[in-house]
Amino acid sequence: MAFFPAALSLAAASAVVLVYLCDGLSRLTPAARNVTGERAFVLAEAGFASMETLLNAGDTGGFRIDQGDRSLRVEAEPWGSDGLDNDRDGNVDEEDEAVVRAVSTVTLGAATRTAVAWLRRMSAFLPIPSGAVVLGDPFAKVRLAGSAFSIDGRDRDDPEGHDGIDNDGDGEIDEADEHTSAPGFLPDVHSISIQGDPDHVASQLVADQLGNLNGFGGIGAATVGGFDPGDAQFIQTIVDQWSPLATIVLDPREGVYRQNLGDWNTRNFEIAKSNGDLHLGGRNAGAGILLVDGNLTITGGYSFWGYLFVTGDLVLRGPAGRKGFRGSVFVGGDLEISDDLTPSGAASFTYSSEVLGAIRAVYAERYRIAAIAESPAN
Ligand SMILES: [Ca+2]
Ligand SMILES: [Ca+2]
Ligand SMILES: [Ca+2]
Ligand SMILES: [Ca+2]
Repeated sequence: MAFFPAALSLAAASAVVLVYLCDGLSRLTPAARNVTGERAFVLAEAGFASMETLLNAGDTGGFRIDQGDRSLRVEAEPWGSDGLDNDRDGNVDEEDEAVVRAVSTVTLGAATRTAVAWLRRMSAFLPIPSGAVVLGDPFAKVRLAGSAFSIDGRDRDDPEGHDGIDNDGDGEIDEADEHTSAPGFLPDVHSISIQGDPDHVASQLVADQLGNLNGFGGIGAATVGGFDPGDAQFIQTIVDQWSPLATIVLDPREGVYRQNLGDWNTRNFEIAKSNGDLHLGGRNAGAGILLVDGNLTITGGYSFWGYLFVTGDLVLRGPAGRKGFRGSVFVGGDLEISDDLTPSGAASFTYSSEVLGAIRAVYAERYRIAAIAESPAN
């Protein structure tokens, strides 16, 4: 539904709408009344793109463009902060009211059409994870060779690694060895959460390996849980929703990728998207949202802070370098940790509501059109 590039200013967006309006008038003949009505509806829809731009600039006031007998008016109702129980569920301004309802009315001569849109905060398109690792395939193969790994659903904060203070007095601020792991504020989640029967996961692991699972339920197989996201393809859906916002686009044909994809220390969060299988190698890191439309293979050291979504398999290989994930990891296919990992190159998955919250906060004030409907008033 993006009629205009997100970065377009309102002035420019309005000018584009005005051109539509003028073009609409030039076609206004009695014989074309229905066509005019359709054009008015298209224009009403286009008004939402301008409204989206306005909201992302912090303006919830709506706007109006008049020219002769042609007009476009967009009014916005912020349901999340209006003090009203808009959905009549007994709660006021709760999370699922965190939308802006916009009404767009276009008049082209005798034709008037009205459309309604809901613009949602982008953070609403990020899931609250049920596990440190979330598996989207009910029959996922979980091949965790050896026991050089840890999957931990206990909420963990990182109080010293991003406080801007040189906590260990070595002259460096918030460097890698200041990244600590203090208990977070939110309840524990599962170690591994699967869209299906948790026994399918636990039965693929041996006793030693189960001891490396922590989280809701304590330790071991009891920490593996099942969940129902309501959308069997939810990982693909999320990848598709966020891909247009990617700040880094990776082309799998470039081979092994060795650059950083964001940096937790500087709060530089990137939305990185791989259009196909991705191979990360070398001692690199990332922070933000990583979207892989395909399989993700990581060899060598890697540290990722944030939301990782892989529609295919996640494969960790190679004895050198720690492979650490903090936040939550969503895998649409299989999870494989190769038997060549050593204790010094161990893999760890750690749930952190702090990390996820920091990323969600970035997108809480950004809006996106979630749905458009023709108004019953037409
Ligand atoms: Ca409500
Ligand atoms: Ca409300
Ligand atoms: Ca230091
Ligand atoms: Ca520090």
